Amino acid sequence: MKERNKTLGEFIIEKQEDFKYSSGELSRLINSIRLAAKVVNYKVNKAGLVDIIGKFGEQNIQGEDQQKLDVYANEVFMQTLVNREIVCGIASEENDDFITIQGNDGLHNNKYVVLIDPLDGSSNIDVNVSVGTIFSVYRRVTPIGSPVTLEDFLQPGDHQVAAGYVIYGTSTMLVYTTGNGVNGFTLNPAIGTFYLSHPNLKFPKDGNIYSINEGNYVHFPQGVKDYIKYCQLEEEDRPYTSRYIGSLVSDIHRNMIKGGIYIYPTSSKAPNGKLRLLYECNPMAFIAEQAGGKASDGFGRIMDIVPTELHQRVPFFCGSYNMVVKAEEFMTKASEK
Ligand code: P6P
Repeated sequence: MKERNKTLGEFIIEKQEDFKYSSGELSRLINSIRLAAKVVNYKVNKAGLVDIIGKFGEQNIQGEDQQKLDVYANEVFMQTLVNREIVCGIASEENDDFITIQGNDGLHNNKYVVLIDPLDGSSNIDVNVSVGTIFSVYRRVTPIGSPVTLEDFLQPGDHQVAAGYVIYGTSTMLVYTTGNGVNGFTLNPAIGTFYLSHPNLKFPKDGNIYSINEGNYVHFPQGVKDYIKYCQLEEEDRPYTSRYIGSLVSDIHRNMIKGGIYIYPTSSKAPNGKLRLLYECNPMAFIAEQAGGKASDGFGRIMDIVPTELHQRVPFFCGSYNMVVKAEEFMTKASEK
């Protein structure tokens, strides 16, 4: 009999011993992400019925106030994490400051902090383009038992113990790493179960897709302009193909499957770039590196950056290893002129 694909639950149990802190709490944390992803997926897929379910601020046909989907997603992920009594603090793109989480015993004995972008690219929902949730997990650095502090969140990406994303696309996938490679799970909505569909995902070392919003070309640094022109040259295995969905998770997920580079650089309009270091760049960088790819700010490794602010932005070059190296070469050459 052909063996069916492993479920996410079975995978977590099997890999339990891979987790550096095999107390089972990280497994429970991933399980809470799994539950929240299913709940958000259901709502995101209904978003197309907005005329029936009501726009944000209106009441739906049941007379319930309709929430913005990213606000709703934030609450779902927060609640499932709090209910599992695993995290001592959560930082979210949706909240100005981090949230301190106490256990039911009123103590601060939980070991992990989670940083999350609950629904990245949510403006794409109105045009039926896929969106995603991005999460990053650290072990707290301040003493267990004391309330979590900003220091617990401002850790370099290299200290992450887990990271991943959910992509709400033509199918819904959960892709994550705990530092032992990257695995992708696809949701069977009929039974609400994630199945291991993409074991040991790897970024191809090279690719021919470059993803960048060329509408901002005139505002880009010279090194980025030079790299884009390099991609468009009729030489060797070029010109490359330009593919840009405008949804970070979708662009990077496609590039990981096919090979490619995603760039959101600084520009005169966004002097530090647009993407957030802590809950967009670091988790995607962890995934990229674990899949054999590379993630840079154009000059150095994203996961080496020591954060200074919760919502700080950084330029982001992420994808196939050799493509990121080539882009960095153009950035360095231009900066030396
Ligand atoms: P722009 C979505 O708002 C997002 O944060 C990423 O998901 C996406 O890659 C990027 O911004 C798109 O930004 O400026 O090109 O529309």
